[in-house]
Amino acid sequence: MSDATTERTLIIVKPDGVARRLVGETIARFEAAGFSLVALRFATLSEELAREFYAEHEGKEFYEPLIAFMTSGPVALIGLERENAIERARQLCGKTNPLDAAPGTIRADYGLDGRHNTVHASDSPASAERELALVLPGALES
Ligand code: FUP
Repeated sequence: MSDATTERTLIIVKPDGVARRLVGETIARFEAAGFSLVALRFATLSEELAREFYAEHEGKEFYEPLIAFMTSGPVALIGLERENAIERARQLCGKTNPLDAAPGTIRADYGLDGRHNTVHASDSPASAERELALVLPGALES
């Protein structure tokens, strides 16, 4: 079933994306790009979970507003599988600030600013493993 380069990654449709009804569009873009869904959950993140999820940014000036935003409404937590999933997903999402994101990427098309940037995508195999285990328990095994 899987070969050596098949990976799993986490995509989150952030509260700004859910509020603007972009969950279906996001999933459609990933499916069209050859990703398969392996896990899916709709939830509002607790403050504790959001703080743990973004722990690497603790102490930065944008950390507190980021936590407030990420817990402000429901998110869609999406586990996806594909060859080279982590790098390809980052390419589809585009750079953190929508103004820097390449045309045609999700953040260029829908991101509002560097915080309200519609989607999250794991940035490395280690991050993907940690993040999937945190928000989609079981997604690495199924
Ligand atoms: P990314 O991997 O593109 O999601 O970006 P980072 O890991 O650098 O940042 C994680 C999140 O922190 C971003 F999605 C939004 C928020 N952030 C800000 O609000 N301001 C910044 O200057 C940088 C990041």
